[in-house]
Amino acid sequence: MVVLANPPVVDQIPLLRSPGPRDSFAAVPVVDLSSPGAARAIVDACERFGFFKVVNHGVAAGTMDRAETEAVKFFAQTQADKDRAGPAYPFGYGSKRIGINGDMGWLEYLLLAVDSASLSDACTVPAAAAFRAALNEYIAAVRKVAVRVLEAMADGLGLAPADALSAMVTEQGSDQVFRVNHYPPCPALQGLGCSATGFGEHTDPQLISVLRSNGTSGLQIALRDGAQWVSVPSDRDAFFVNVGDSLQVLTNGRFRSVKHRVVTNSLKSRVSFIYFGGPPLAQRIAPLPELLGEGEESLYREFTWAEYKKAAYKTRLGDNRLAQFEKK
Ligand code: GA4
Repeated sequence: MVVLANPPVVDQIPLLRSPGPRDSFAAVPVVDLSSPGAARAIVDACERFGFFKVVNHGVAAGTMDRAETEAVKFFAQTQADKDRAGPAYPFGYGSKRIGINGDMGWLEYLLLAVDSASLSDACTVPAAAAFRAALNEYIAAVRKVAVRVLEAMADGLGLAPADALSAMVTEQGSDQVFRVNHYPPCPALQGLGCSATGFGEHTDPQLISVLRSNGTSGLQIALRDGAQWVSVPSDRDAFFVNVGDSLQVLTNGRFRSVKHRVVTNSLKSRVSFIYFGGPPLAQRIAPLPELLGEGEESLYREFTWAEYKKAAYKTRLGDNRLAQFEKK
């Protein structure tokens, strides 16, 4: 077998087969958040894929556009100026390095702390007032979408009270994170049949993640058995929701935390915003009793969100983070 070295520009970044039209996931479940059938549709999508698209969400296009315009301006600054907003850990600007355990991707990003419904005051990045204002407007709106989705989910699961799930992300001290990702194009690989990994395969540790991107594709999800990767057609007017590891545990595996990744486009840049809804650090993460059938036992040993987060941050991106909490 001939092993080819990566072209120098993408040195250290794993390559993926470039997606083609046949990889397109035409069957992505679409949930109309304004429809009475939303609760059932959400539960169905979470059971089948751990992933769905949300339309009729009520967020104004202007809110999304303003945040995107400001993000594009931020990433257009010189590298030296952007580096002044770093490092990314615990919060700030990062480039190519994801996490602290050696993962690399063809991207730059801002990792930001959210407190209640806006950027945390303790997080001084980004500094520009216009960018902060645009992000705060967006975060308030996307968080409302997350809450409506979690309420509909609780309804669909037959949980009471109505905020059984959503309270976990709205309570004082809930651990919310916001991420702005910029995947520059990678023309060096054009025509070679392969693409740089933008963000390697992983599941999200939180309860849910709500993503919005510009019109550039790149997001892929693994279908249930993990054997097939499909490309999610981009839709700048919609939100995409992922089930995270914590929600998988709360439902005792009924909902699946979806494995996903991003493949870099060779010509167009991709900008995405992701809101990660996590519970307060002391929240106990265990299957909700109402969701356990008669005699059904938890598949996981008990842990708090603080314990899970600590363990997760020690893992590599592609690791199965929940495995160490599974009952043998
Ligand atoms: C994946 C989901 C979120 O982007 C994130 C990521 C975090 C990071 O970028 O620091 C992690 C990753 C994410 C899971 C495993 C650890 C931590 C990188 C990594 C290798 C902000 C999160 O909460 O977990």
